[in-house]
Amino acid sequence: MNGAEALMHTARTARVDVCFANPGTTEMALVSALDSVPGIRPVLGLFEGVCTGAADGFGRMAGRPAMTLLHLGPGLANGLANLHNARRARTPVVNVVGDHSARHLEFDSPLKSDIESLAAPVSSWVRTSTQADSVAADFAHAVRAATTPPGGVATLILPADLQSAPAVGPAPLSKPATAPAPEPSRVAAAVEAVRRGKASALLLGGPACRRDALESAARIAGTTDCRLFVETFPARMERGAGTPQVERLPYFPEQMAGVLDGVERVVLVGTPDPVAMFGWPGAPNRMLPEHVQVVSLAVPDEDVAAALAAVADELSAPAGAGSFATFNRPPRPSGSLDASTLAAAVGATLPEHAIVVDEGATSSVLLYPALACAAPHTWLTLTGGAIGQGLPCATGAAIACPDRRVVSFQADGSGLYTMQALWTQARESLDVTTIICANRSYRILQIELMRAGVGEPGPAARELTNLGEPALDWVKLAMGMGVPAVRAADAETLVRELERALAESGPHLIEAML
Ligand SMILES: Cc1ncc(C[n+]2csc(CCOP(=O)(O)OP(=O)(O)O)c2C)c(N)n1
Repeated sequence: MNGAEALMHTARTARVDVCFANPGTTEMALVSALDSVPGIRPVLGLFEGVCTGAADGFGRMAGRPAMTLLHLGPGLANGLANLHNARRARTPVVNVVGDHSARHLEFDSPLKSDIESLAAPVSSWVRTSTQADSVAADFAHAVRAATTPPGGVATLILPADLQSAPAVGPAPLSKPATAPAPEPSRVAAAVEAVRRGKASALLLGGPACRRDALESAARIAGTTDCRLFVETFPARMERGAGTPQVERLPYFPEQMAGVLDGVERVVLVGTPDPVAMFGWPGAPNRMLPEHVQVVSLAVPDEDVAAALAAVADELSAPAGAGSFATFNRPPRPSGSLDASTLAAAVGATLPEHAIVVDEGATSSVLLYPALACAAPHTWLTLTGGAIGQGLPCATGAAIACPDRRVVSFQADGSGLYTMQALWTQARESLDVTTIICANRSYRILQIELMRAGVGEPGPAARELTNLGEPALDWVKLAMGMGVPAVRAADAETLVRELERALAESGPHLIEAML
């Protein structure tokens, strides 16, 4: 057995059984090991940002890491934006990055680079293996690092000579780390805070958006009348019929006015004190107003669900208390397509237990409320603001959950960063239905120009925010990558095409013309 095979044996035992790969010469032994050690599914991504975004989507849905297989520094660098998003989502991911063999590293060959420095900002753990005999153990450490609560990106760099050299064999896995329970004093402080009813709120984020935690939050709200909010971009949230009603924090700080009306205390659960996406001139950096007292119940690496259950128990909140959404699909929309009819079309057609991947940018402003009473589903968002995550994330989520439908709600500009994900969806026959919100512009940047007081954008501003010339043809782009595609110019067509796509297997794309 060589180092690469020892690694794959260890991966299989750890249930790291999907490998999103874009390999090169320095990873050939690892590629061969995927054949000699069967049981790990190789999935080719045609750009590394597809591999890393897919690993993020997989990890969020499977709750365990996939492996990426990337080619040296440049391959890793191509995948960094989506690793940034995965880091912000606290998704477990294990990157395996090949490097030149030790004797070749002495020379300045074209692909040589400082891989550790590229990996560090997005990784909670980075190591370069130094012996063939330690490759498998290093991989086991990487898995442990990635799965240590709340989850993170671990990057293992493997010189080519160690991959092909003889190795002792697979490494044992250490027991996964568990999330510590939060201190009783913080549970007591949270109980004290929520007893003030409507003057207090729970702000849920990260692990607090999973079903158990949400149900405890609903028990607390049902017993005390405190309000429930969710962070603007949760990594994964259970939503729709049967889930607790939770308000969402807005995107722009100025939209906060009125949102927290009467709230004097906010209890943070699984999320830090929320900050604005940007440091806009004259706008606050923190989202919560200064007069609001902040109490932290549990940080993301603690047992957030247990913390909420402890608060609910302390209040003697009965099981099942709280307000849950009743199933009430939005009516089928008609007329022209806009943010409202797009959202209603998704809500009206969403199948039960679908996964909604939301990178709709300005087109998804009304999606959150429209899906509140839709069929029960899981909602995944862009956690790190690095666009080009939606299509890959949908791909990984579909691989993690082959028995669930994935609806990929995708802004056109963002989608173009990693549209090769469509090819992977076709090759793997994934049940992903993509809706492209085709406004043919970087609309949010046009809005930002207006917010900055630019009355009439100049030619450069127009040039740099308009995608209309030449007009992009998503139907042809998708068909060219093997995904059946149609165009919808009105809401009736969108609904009809969504119903058709969702009734068929395999990927589909609908270009919704705004
Ligand atoms: C990796 C990365 N590059 C660039 C940006 C800057 N940026 C933010 S939004 C945006 C355009 C989004 O356009 P689109 O996806 O079409 O959505 P729309 O605003 O039109 O709804 C850009 C370029 C970013 N956030 N991330």
